[in-house]
Amino acid sequence: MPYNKKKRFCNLLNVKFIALILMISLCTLFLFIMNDNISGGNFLTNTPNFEPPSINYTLLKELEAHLSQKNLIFIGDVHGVFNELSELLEIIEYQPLRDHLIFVGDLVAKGPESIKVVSLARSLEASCVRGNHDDKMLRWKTFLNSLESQGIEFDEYIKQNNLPVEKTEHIDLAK
Ligand SMILES: [Mn+2]
Repeated sequence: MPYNKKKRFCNLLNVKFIALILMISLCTLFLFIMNDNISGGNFLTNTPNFEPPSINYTLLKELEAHLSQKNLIFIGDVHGVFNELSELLEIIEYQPLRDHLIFVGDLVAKGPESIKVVSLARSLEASCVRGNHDDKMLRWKTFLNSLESQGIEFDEYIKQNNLPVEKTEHIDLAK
């Protein structure tokens, strides 16, 4: 059988062509995923996830004058890590009469014991700055409260309005 040069060339071209198409597809998919992750969208539907509306920022409280006589201790990003926070307070020999704690964002989320951290901050009468995770949880809390006041079930509301809700821990914390 004669060696078919032309056919072999065609096959080789096909293989290269398929490889090229595959590479372009992979690159497109990669860019698609990257773009989705950056914009926080839903990968499968390419629609942005539903988030409750922003709350206007309000200055709730100024640092009272007598507090500025105390040692001001700034702690950031506790993220629900209760045990380590307790250890830290021991290490710095925190004394309520002498020291005042100011948490500078993200008391909650990521860590295992967000609720306990918030309770501790409250019991110590600490000051807090609202972090992005705190904000997200508070926005959900405000949203859930408003649904509750209208007698609407959250899961039902999501289903009826077909909202692309990413189930995050912020919702559970808000609940
Ligand atoms: Mn943080």
